[in-house]
Amino acid sequence: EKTGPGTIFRSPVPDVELPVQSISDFLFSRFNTFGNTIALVDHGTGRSYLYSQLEDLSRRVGSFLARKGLRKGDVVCYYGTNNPEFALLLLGCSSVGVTLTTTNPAYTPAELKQQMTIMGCRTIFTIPALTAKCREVGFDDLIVMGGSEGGRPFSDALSDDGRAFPSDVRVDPKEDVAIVPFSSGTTGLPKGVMLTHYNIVSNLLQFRGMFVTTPEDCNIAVLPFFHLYGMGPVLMGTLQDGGKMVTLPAFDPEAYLNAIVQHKASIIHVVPPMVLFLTRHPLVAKFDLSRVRQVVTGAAPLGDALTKEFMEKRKLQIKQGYGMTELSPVASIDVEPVTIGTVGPLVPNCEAKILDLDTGASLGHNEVGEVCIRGPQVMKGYHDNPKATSQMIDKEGWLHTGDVGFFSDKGRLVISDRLKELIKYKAFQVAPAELEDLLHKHPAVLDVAVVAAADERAGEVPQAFVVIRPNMAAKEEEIRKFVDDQVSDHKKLRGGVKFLKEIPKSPSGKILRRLLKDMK
Ligand code: AYL
Repeated sequence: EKTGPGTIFRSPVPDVELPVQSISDFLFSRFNTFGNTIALVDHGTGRSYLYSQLEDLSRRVGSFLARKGLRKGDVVCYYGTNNPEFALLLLGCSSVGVTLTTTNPAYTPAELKQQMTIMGCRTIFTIPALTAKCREVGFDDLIVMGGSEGGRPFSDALSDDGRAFPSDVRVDPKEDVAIVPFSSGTTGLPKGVMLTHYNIVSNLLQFRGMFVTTPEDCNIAVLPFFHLYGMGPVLMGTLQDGGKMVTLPAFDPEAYLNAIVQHKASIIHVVPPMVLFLTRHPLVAKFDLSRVRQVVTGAAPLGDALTKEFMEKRKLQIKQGYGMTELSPVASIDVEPVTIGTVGPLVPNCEAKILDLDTGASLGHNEVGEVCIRGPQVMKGYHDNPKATSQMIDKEGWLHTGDVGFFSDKGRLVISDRLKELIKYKAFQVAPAELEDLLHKHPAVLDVAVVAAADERAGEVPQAFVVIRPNMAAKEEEIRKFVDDQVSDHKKLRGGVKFLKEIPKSPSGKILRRLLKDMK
């Protein structure tokens, strides 16, 4: 194998055949083989659905959407926590070609409105606790899961007679956009990531060979479905192979551990702060985790020392996956024998290049540069934003991730740094540009830059560097409060505020974030 300049890296796993199908057609065809076994369970109430019910219920949801006047290409939003019904909404939308955009249930009304406006969307599927927030920003076409307060109950969709299901809808899997989660990518504000049916179905089959799920497996969904990690590898990854998916609305240590034990979970998907919890929290020793056979982590860097401590203490292996929302989302996942410090080999059916950070030349094994990926899981583009799309995906189809790393001799990817400005608070995305825009609205602020400060528990926290206008004053507390009052919890300025005379910038006016990060 060629290892010098110009190397294109591939998976050691053979390519698989990728069907050109909608998400629902693909999954429905698989559900037929799982029959009357449990597909989805809500941990809190025990409410559950069998595989044999999913296609029928999803088509009822599709009919309900059509009855509401929604047509192929129209967009609906999910603003809620995890529950089994989310899967029915996802499949129902897919069955009639309606696009689903997902928002963080922690969003403030203003943040929700922002995304709804970008997507030109009026209909929100939500939960009772969030209907007031939807109304606060003028949305009243609400369908409520798990209750009837504040909107039309989702049970109306599940009991729809199915007669309005459009007989003439034709989904074009390679063109039609199925899901639009939001991500800030390498720069700027959060943008709608257009993922086609083909993107999603391809990625399900790409990662399938690297962590095997069987009908005997049970997987706990505490990672949020609004993020593609929860929606893809966790939810659809479980459903495509007939496992049991147990949903939890939020991370609560005791409920989470109880769910693992009670449902005999065999697979758990986590993010690095959960690895810290599972390693160090005293409560964990009181629970029998012996049924767990596979732990997969991703979405943010996991330290080697913590990985070792976890594996020794819990007698469990942990595999890292790597990817991004714009990659549907998986690019690589480790395989046995697990190698600490790597995010594993590429998934099949895709290619990677490592580009020299100065010259842009493509590098060989063990040489560090920007990771670029090409394959069927690369997004269609950013919604309504061709400029941002062409900045990320080049003419040859390579997606430039903004992550820095290298491939080891054994073909395993190591992510060593991040070029892009993105901050990851407990694996949640925080876009510096969004906080900078807010801070620019403070009367005393002349200039500002927001960067990531390291934090043991959260990985990173947002920290602001601020230049105060001449003859004006503002205290750190006041500036923090100004931001924290307007944003959802994960975006709060936990890293504090530092005052500077000037924000370091390049001649072209780009903030030199690296300098700021090193300033502490
Ligand atoms: P987004 N190590 C270091 N950084 C990572 C890792 C990792 N294992 N995984 C993701 N990142 C960073 O869109 C990286 O900077 O999707 C990347 O560009 O919220 C960014 O996070 C993307 O953030 C899985 C589980 C992939 C999850 C994912 C991707 C979800 C993160 C495979 O098994």
